[in-house]
Amino acid sequence: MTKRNLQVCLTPALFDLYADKKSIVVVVDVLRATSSMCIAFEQGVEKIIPVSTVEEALEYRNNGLNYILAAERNGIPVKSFDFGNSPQVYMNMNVEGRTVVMTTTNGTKSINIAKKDHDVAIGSLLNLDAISKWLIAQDRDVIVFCAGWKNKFNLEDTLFAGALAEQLIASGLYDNSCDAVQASQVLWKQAKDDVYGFLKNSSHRKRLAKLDIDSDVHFCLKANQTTKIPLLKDGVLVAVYE
Ligand code: 3SL
Repeated sequence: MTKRNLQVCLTPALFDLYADKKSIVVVVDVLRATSSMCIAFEQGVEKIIPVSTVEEALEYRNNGLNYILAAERNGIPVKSFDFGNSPQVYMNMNVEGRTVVMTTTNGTKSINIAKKDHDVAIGSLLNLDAISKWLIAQDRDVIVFCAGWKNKFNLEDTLFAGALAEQLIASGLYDNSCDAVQASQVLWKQAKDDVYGFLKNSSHRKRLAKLDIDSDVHFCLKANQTTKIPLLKDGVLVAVYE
């Protein structure tokens, strides 16, 4: 049996090297964009429009439709927007049936890079088992695309890549000759019993701690809180269930 190709792209700066115009691309930004997206759908959001810039997001404000506008830059909510990028805000508000227009420093940018030539799905630890099962059922090549931080490598997205790779490879359907797949699996093996502790010195955990939002870190590191899988269709994220 020919195995499906599994690759991990560790930063957006490397994406062109992995892009093959046929794989499903799983975009991950554990802290916090793709975690927020997964939990938003779990809480009843109907659609998310991921845009790259604050200006693009603002264009949705005055077109008569009742969008939730969510924007974050450098971890901080952008002034005059309804939401920042905390996943927990979706737990505390009635968002049933709403459409969110979202822009974040790295997550939405990565989605918009990937969508040019690929089908895009959204992963986070919050939907880990669900996205793994869904990918196996698709029977296609996969690129896990780590959003990182401003084109730099980060640990938390790589841990997700390792966790997902562990499950996909255990299915026997995927090849693991990509070195970044192997590296991410090694890290995940070391981290999985205490992911929060493993990330103690990580740049983004420190960045969010400085902003006093460590509770978001705990929230985003809980595995399997939803079975929703956000998929990009014509530039808009909608969720399927596994
Ligand atoms: O970079 C992003 O897309 C964000 O997730 C960063 S933050 O967690 O909101 O700081």
